[in-house]
Amino acid sequence: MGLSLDELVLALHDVEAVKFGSFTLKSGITSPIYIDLRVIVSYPKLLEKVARAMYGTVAGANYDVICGVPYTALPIATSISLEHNVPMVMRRKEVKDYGTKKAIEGAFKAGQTCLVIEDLVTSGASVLETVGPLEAVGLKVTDVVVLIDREQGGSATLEKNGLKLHSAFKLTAIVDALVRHGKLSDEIASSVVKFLAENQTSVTVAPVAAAPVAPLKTYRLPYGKRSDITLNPTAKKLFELMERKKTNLSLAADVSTAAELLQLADTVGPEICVLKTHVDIFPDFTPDFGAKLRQLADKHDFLIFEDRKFADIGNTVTMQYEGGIYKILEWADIINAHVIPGPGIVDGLKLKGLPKGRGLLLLAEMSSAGTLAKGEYTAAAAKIAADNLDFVIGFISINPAGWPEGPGSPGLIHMTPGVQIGGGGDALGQQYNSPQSVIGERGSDVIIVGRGIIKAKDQAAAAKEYRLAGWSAYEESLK
Ligand code: 5BU
Repeated sequence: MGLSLDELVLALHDVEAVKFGSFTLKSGITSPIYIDLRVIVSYPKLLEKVARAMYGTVAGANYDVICGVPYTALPIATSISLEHNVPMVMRRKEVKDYGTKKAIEGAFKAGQTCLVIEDLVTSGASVLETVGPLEAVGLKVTDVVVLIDREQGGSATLEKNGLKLHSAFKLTAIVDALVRHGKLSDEIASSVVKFLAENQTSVTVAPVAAAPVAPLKTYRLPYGKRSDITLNPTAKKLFELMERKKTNLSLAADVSTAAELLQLADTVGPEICVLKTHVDIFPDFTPDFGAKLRQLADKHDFLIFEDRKFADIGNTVTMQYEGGIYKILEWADIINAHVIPGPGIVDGLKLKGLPKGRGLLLLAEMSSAGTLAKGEYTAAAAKIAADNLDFVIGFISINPAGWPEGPGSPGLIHMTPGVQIGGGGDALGQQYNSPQSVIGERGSDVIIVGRGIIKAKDQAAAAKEYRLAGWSAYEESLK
């Protein structure tokens, strides 16, 4: 074995089971830390180490069987069961009230003691949700072991219910270890400690129910119908190709070189409606880049969106759009702009873009934590769009279903960045929502996905998975 707890913390950090940044929790609270231990099933050696650390933590406890809290702790419990030859029982999460389905599966006798295994404890509510059915079938539960105690009141809640909590790690010890190993700044560490102190759960906490899926409040017209409503040729083309290819996926192609981008565009081209670029990140940009990308766009039937985020006065942006080394106007179907300078920026870009039939997205909202693009700012962007329906094709938005004035004309298209199937965020303020949430609940039209696809081992397969997720959420929202 010989694995120190520090090594285990570093390994968990490496696989991003523990992440730092700004994350919106199910409760709506923003947390500087996010722990998701579901990923450990992908790392068998790590899973084994986690199981060993947890087993060692309850060395003195007496038990006949063990039970993992579904789902994340199931593989951990299985691993302990196999290595130490301890029988396991399983709790069914969804028990039907008919037939022979039992809440607790496995062989056991009433009066035996069961050790409960959980990955993480915050309030203790999910542990109690499993302890209840175990006790209902006559098992005794006295001890609970978790990998991480978030130190937010879970231990006190369990104690009040007669349960002793054992944890391999306290969250503050994880933070300390990461600071010692240079993985985390003192500043972030203090923000986590402060967050934990300020977010203690009460001992009377009710079990957490799964968050209900809010039905989409806006009525959605099919993309194909909206192509007749827009006044802009690029938007018309976009709606038509989305319908034809059955995709509302845009790839944020943030790779390191132009060569890689062209390769990636060829690989995932069949899955996407829009390829989004940040052309200024490429060290190997050459003047023929635009022509090469356009060829791929024609081959695979997608549009090109340069995420340039223009933000200057009208006169300056006309030059930035057309000139310099990148000559964005020549090859990008779509560009975007902040509305911070006022409507003059749209007039400037329109001067160059409209004669070529290009389209502009306005940044009405952003995906990053603490964004200032909200409320009146968002409403101002919507107004500028409504005044320029020939050139403005829509918005970068995060929650158009929640806009007080509605999402605007159905000819306008909403594109949303900050999308990953697992949710979460990154260490620099990016916040993710799932495709289902973005399309089904937030009323957007296009999911923009970067690292969710780029970092996948098989990018084509990941792109397909996102396309299918985005498209089924869309189809569902038409019903
Ligand atoms: P990610 O890897 O899926 O996090 O990439 C998101 C992309 O969307 C990236 O290119 C950002 O520059 C872009 N983005 C964003 O994340 N959030 C915003 O509000 C806007 C753009 Br506008």
